Amino acid sequence: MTQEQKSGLSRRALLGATAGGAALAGAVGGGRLALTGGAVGVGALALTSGAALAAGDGSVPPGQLDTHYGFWSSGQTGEMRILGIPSMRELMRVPVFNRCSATGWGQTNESLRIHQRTMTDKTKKYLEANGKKIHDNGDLHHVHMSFTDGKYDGKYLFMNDKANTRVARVRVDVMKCDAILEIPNAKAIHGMRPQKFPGTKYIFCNGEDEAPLVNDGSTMQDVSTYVNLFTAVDAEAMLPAWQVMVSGNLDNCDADYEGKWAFSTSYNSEMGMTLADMTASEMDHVVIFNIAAIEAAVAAGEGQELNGVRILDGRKDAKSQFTRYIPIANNPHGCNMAPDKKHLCIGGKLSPTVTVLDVTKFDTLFDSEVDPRSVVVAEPELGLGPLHTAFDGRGNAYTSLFLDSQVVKWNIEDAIRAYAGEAVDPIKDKVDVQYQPGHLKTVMGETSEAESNWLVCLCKFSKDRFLNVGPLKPENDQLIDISGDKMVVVHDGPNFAEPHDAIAVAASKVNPLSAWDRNDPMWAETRRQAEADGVDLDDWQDTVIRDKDDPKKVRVYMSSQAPSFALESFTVKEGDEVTVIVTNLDDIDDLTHGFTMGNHGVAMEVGPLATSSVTFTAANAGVYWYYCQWFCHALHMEMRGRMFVEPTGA
Ligand code: K7E
Ligand code: CUA
Ligand code: CA
Repeated sequence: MTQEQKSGLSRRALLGATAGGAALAGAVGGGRLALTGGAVGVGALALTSGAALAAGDGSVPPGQLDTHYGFWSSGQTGEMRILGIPSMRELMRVPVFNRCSATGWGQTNESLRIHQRTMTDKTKKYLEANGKKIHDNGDLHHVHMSFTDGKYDGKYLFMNDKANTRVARVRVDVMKCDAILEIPNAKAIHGMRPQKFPGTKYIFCNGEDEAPLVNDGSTMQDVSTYVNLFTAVDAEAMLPAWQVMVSGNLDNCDADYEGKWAFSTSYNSEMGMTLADMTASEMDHVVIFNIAAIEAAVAAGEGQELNGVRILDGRKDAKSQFTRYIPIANNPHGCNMAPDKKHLCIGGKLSPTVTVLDVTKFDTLFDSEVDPRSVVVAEPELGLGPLHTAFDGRGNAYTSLFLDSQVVKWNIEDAIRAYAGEAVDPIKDKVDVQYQPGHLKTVMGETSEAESNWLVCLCKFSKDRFLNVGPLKPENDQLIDISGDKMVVVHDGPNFAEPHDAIAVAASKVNPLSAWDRNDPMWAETRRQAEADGVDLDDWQDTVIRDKDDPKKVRVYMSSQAPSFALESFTVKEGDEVTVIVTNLDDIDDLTHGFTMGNHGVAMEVGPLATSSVTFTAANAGVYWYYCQWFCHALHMEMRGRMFVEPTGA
């Protein structure tokens, strides 16, 4: 096999040219290229005064930073998005369940390992039969950050995939997905929340769709065998901890501030299979999960084990200590715990009410045969189609009214007094939004540190709010100033399909790196292979290795440093399985390279000090250019090389 030579023009010569290249850089278009010089990214830009931005129209002047990070879901797009608040500028897209053309997520070996880590046998069989390696779509509704003591701790973000029954984790330090869990036994993870206290030991995951527990086709026409499962995921290991079978389905969920309970709404207590059946009853319910009782039973080995997970029976008929069912007006939706650590707000959806439950009374539900509705402390009538509720730091709640296309501001204590018979109107204000809001978010409002400045309202329809872009319209994420008595819509933010939910986190809680740690676990497996091949991933690499045991396999190690790859060419044979491993040795802030193999559908991001690898089959003889697709240098266009694929038998 061919051991390619380093380029005649050495890497160091080119690097040396970088400084001189600054002259070129100036000619080519300014500051961006000068970044390779090294002195970058500090100075005036970081000196933003947060307080100055905390009111007004939300606009943030050029060069100034937002005061808060917004982490957005993207629904059927399957990615997580990062926006600045209050500017609503989109800062980044983090691919999770989707296939990303820019970064190679869903194609690089590093991302495939994360995808395949917990894949069930059924999924593997399905994918194999369809010539696929992974599911590359997702339906990501909910993003939530990990907690310590009821506050965001800046460590992880967790998110669900309703489409393929998965949960994923994004590391905040690098803003990349590091774990995907396919949850066995359950179907369609929808509502998902981290435990708030004492810390995020569990991620609570709602199964929305009903199916036979052993779903092998033997009882599929017999609806009485259908169940729904509530899953607790071990947040650190990203593996299922336990599951509880429930009556009815599960929609949204939340957790309390004492670490005792989780709660879920159910719109299908009827266990109906048609729309008429699912809306037939007067009342559905909220399920309360008793964490201590469940943990004790799991430790005692109660219940049954299926596909490696212990399942307890928390259905109504089982009369266990694992669950309680609180009747709620038909087809509730949102499930939001207030920062007062006491009140849980359930959106009525088909009912014009929000039901307020006092979670500090939940113990009584398990102690005796009390009326489960005795924990209801308010039920204000707010308007049509209440879905979700957000909270400020002043005891106010903000509920989205889907049918009325409004946000209603109301006071929790006043609602409780009204429920007790006092003549007080809990509604403080209503504002029109455009149009049909779903989730809405206050800043830090899902933690004990709720702020009272901004509300983001995620509208499901934008209709006439933007230039017409054809039959498919963007959604409309609106920014509302809630600092005064009156709510004021100050900004329309178009967004692509389809953010359901978002969280807003103070910038001080989020501190990502600017370059990767060379020992990052993301490429630990790749590093092991490199060591076996005698290649030092931390040093200059320009090595092509043919596998001793499987001569069809070729590994191409090359480092990259602006503006060149260590290999200007390499040679393989037709039919070879080629793995290209690229290490970016540039440690400069914002200097990302890429690797794209022409006409092979192969492209990946290689961030500062990162290693990424991709495997493909060289099927056709000929010459193919590879290039860096991330603009990195004045000579970025020249950052390319050739793959020679020799005809078979050559
Ligand atoms: Cu869209 Cu949280 Cu999936 Cu409500 S959910 S709107
Ligand atoms: Cu390296 Cu463009
Ligand atoms: Ca129902």
